[in-house]
Amino acid sequence: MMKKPIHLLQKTAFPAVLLAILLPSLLQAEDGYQLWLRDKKIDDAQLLQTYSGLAGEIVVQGDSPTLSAIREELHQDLSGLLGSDVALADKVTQNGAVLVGTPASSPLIAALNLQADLNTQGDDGYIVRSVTSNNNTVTVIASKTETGALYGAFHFLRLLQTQQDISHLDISEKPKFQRRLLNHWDNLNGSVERGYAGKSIWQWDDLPGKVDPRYKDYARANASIGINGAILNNVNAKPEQLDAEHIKKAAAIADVLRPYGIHVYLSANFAAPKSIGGLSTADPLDPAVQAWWKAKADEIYGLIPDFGGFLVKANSEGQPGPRDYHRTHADGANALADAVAPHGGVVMWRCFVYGGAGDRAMQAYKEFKPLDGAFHSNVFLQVKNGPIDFQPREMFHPLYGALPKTPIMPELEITQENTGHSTDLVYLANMWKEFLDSDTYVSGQGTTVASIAQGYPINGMAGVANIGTDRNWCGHDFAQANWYAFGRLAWNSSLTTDQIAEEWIRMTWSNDPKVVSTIQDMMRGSWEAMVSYEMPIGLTHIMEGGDHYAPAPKQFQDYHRADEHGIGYDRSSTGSNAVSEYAPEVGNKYNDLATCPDNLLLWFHHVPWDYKMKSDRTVWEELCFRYNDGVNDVKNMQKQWGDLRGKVDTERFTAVQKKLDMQLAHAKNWRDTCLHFFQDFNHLSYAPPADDATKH
Ligand code: GCW
Repeated sequence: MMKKPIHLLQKTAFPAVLLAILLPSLLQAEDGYQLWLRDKKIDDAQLLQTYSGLAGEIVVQGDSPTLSAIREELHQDLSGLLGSDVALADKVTQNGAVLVGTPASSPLIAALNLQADLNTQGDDGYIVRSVTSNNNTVTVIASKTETGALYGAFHFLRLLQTQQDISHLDISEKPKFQRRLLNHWDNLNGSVERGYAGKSIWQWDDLPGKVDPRYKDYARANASIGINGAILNNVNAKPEQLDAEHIKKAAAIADVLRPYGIHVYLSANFAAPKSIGGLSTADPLDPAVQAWWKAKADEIYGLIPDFGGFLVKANSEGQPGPRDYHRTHADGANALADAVAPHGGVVMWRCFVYGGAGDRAMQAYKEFKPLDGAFHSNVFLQVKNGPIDFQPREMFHPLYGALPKTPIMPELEITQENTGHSTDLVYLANMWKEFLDSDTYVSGQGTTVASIAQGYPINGMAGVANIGTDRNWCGHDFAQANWYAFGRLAWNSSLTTDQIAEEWIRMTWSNDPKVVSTIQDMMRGSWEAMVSYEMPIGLTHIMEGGDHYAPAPKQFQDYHRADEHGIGYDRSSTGSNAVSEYAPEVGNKYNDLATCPDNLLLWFHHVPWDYKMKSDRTVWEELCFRYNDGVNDVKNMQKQWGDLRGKVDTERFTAVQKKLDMQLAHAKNWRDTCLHFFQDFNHLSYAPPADDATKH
């Protein structure tokens, strides 16, 4: 499916000699469509021989859509990687067979008596193990469920793609989060809110009759990293998404995703009972409204039996919600939750609320903390990583640790709304890891955000997707890494960002050590670089109001509060007192200038321009230093990438090179706009390096 069509070549009437010259380079051209699922023949002859001996036959017994998907995936990818057709068999006939399935689907696996081990791994977990069976060396990939076996098959493929030793495998894996979800902010008209990779991949007008083959490749890519749910539509939801016609369309997508273990969910417009249901109210305590939601849920489950549930943005940025009827968020969430509960569904209720009086960073805590315990057991609260809004660097949201009785599902933003759209190379895994590893101290040291989120009886993590119709799915070839890393962290938040990057690079670009180490180095520093050239030392929300790309410090005075005396938002006990929403260990640390880390200084404090930072520079010197440092980091990435010319395919090399040029212009614009703007207050000197100053 992900192969480039070769019929174009066959039809070309080039002279044979010209074709002979062109053919190798044409075949090598890559456009990023295959993502990290590239199945190019392994170029190391010795390794190829070893692998061929250890993966020379695929044995997937039984028949089901998921088993077929496993068979097809292994056959396509192993044949590609090994450069010859790998045999499919229904029993082990040779040394080096790969045996995949569950004890229920495969008598051969049942005979291995792995039940105890498989039970420990849970439904989605798996084992990949080298065993000897009837004198044959066999790699067994087994799980309690077929989806788990599919995950195991992808793990095995990853080992070959990243050129690992597969001769003595003993791998046991299980996910840390139960639900690993992509939130699509895709609209029915094909646009994508905050999307930078073309249009929505969901072709609503063509569905359900015509099913784009791309849905299957989407499912494969997600399954390969363990993602098991997709919320198909924007949280700014159109009520029509839930009408009979669109449920049929969603069901057609669900049919394609199901064999890959991916459940479909929908964002619901809270006023739907009124706007498409013909009721006079959407009051969640009105029996007719509750009956409407129940009937709607029954209708959906009739067509999508494994429907995951609803995601709701209520009373936020103009969306309707229970507060329109003087009801609480819990009243609203529970009405929908009761409708899906008989079917095993959940409701994910977002906590993204602002606009009241006072500090925006404190509002969600104030609204939701008092409701802890009031939500029914199948309700999640979906909480962004930080309390402002997906900014380059945020303090973790104070609701983490504040809701012991209500499952919180972290919401991350994979799409680069405030982090350089699809022009900037920014590896976001480092930001997410900093967030997941943040210590809330709510139950003593080591109560990390990840441990809180994973500790609820139902748990999950969601990421706002960065996927569109662009041939390479994400606009920027490196944005694929963020999709990949989100899935890998949702599966295992203990992985290091370096490990994830290395896997992704080897699969996406090359196993050449120079390529791996160079790209890894670029990715490693890329998030801090972007923080530096956009909003260093705790500055936040100073991006242009519409598309959130360019700097606009003038427009957002209230967020940075620069004046002739100094800069920063005072959230200390002498200011908004946002520090009081955290455990004392955390609140005190950020409250006290002596212990507040430099990287969030201006998030918590308004300090004089000559305030001495821990770096030993004044705040003004630090800002000048950081902004320039970020720009220099981009220049360095350009140089590093330049060194890879000829080591990665030309098509993607050139595409990334062009993006890096745009990123440099973007970084300089941020630096010069912000520093000049602040200079108008402090009248301190700043001279951008002559060679690269943008016009002011
Ligand atoms: O920051 C804002 C984005 C909106 C988005 C909103 C949200 C979907 O700019 O585009 O709306 O967050 O998360 O609901």
